[in-house]
Amino acid sequence: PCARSGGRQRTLAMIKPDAAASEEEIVALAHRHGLRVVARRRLNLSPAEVRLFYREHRARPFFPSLVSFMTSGPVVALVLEGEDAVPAWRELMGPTNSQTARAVARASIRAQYGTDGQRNAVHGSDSPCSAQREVSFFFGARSLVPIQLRLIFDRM
Ligand code: RTP
Ligand code: MG
Repeated sequence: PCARSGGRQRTLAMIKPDAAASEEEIVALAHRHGLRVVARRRLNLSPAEVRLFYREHRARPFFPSLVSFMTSGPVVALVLEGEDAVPAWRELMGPTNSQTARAVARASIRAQYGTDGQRNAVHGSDSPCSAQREVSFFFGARSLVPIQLRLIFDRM
């Protein structure tokens, strides 16, 4: 149902609060790797928005701390387009834990701009289906609806 894998794809990338000051450098890195910026938005997420965005992790022990981190400052949401954009951006990000990234993928964004397993500089959609959902989260018509109303609509 979602966009096919392979070929021209779009993915949702996000620069997290710990790396928002390096926005231009990170966007330049994406460009250099053949990923074109189709849409870009700098915003502050509310706790409810972070809980919705990361709802698959809501039962994990790190969830409350993830919500604090993600609301600690601005994030930059980007729609990136290019050949195999979903895996290409994940590859450029590096492993989830920035300390691991520095050991095994020194040129990756998480190795260069992140700190540890939580403060890891960037997010990237993990599949074309996630990408579609996450692009709508930041850039769909619903993203203009206040979060409280969205939560009510989600239950209808
Ligand atoms: P993301 O969704 O942000 O692109 O990262 P990911 O796929 O590589 O990792 P995921 O398992 O989806 O985790 C989402 C984010 O939660 C934070 N986290 N903290 N303290 C911890 O053990 C821990 N584990 C995950 C990270 O910010 C991670 O990117
Ligand atoms: Mg993930």
